[in-house]
Amino acid sequence: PSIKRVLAVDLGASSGRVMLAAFDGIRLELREIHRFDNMAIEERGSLYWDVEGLLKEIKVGIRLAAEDQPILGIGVDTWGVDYGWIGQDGALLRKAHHYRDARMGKHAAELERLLPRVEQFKLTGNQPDVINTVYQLFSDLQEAPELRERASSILMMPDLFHYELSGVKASERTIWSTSGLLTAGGSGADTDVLTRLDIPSELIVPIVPAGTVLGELRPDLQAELRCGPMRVIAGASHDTASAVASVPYKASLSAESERNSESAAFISCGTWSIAGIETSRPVVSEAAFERGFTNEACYGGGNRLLKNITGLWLLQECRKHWNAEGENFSHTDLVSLAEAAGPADSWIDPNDPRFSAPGDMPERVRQYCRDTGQPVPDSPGEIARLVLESLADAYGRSIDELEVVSGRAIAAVHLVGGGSRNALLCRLTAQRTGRSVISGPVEASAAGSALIQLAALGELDFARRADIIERSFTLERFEPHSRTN
Ligand code: LFR
Repeated sequence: PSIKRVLAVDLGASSGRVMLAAFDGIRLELREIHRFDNMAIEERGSLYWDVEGLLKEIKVGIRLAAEDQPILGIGVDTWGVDYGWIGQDGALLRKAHHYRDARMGKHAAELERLLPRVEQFKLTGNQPDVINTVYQLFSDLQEAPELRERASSILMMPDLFHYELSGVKASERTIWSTSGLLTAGGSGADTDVLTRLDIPSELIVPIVPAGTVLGELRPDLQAELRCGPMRVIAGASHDTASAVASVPYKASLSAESERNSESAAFISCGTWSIAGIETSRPVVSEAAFERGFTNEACYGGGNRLLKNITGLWLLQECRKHWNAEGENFSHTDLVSLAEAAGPADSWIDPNDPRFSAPGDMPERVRQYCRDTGQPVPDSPGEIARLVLESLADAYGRSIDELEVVSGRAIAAVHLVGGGSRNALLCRLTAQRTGRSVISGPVEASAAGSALIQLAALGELDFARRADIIERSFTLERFEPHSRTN
């Protein structure tokens, strides 16, 4: 059978990847073609994206992949909420900010006076958070009012890369559903939100659904990269939406639990951990708001009711700190040390604001323990163990809350993304959530992107995705009562 190939470009917090997906009609094979750093650039206390550098790396990936085979399509996914300003001449007006930048702090109170938090939630389904696009945009317009004249539009980061690759400007719905600017469950900017915050509606180009073929790779790029034509496809360009599109639900539920209409939840675990379930419509109840849930869009039009939990960021930052001090830990080393350390004596709330900015994470973990009168961990193994147990605890609380808020029983949890490779985390998650955990796929965002691109090109039936995922990747099952040590 002929093999269909697409490129999934996944821009994550520590690295970006160009993944080659090959589909033979039965199985999807993913191969990493090119990996590169995706570090925020720090300049005079502000944090930015390196758009130019990333574009260069994406081009390297395209060239390498297309060298000896035709590629049908390419799609980019990134984390949510960030965007770039496009000038009247169609070029990037200024450096795109990274959401861990601090400029929103000064403007959040004013925004929330104009549009109180609970109203934001009711209108958009999004849980208010200073990192949301709406907070960033409001802050930019306060600090640089001239942008109203100078800018023609804003593009979310995947939209921006798709624009660079195809010349076509579009706003993809899943990435925009993280913005705090769309009507809950709708497919356009919310006029109430825009009016109340005095945000010009012209800045937002029309929204297209996930899985839209935008156009061809620009002819000048085809020439430069010596590759043939390929379609530029806006998949579910929010990395989490893409990861969730790869969840093989039927692997989790027995016929019996399906009869009892039990659901399975997902936890997409990378730098962030996102715990949620799919619902047909946004849940904008008081209960959902108070418990910190948010609603984002799925490929195919459904809704993700979810909560953001600080994820492996905590370990990534710990590792960075220890390695800067002369250690040479890999992520796997840290997991082994955490295994060896045995159960932790203390715990942290991973979502405590003190953990969100880059910095000396081990000391912040210790300080949290001191502040809360708990034993203070010392070695890297102890700290790593405490972090993983605390993540699993937070997952457990979120899954219980999801049941309350959605009124659905959750029988199993799919852990996808980088964290699903971490067997200790999977075991702890099964234990602390009290549910079966099915881990994999690891490259969830790339797998989801490939499935959606191939479906958009008419090469794959998305309804068969669970079978395809099961045949293509190793999934592992962890039961709640297994030993953890
Ligand atoms: C995960 C993610 C989350 C989003 C956070 C910030 O990478 O996309 O879904 O809430 O990053 O954008």
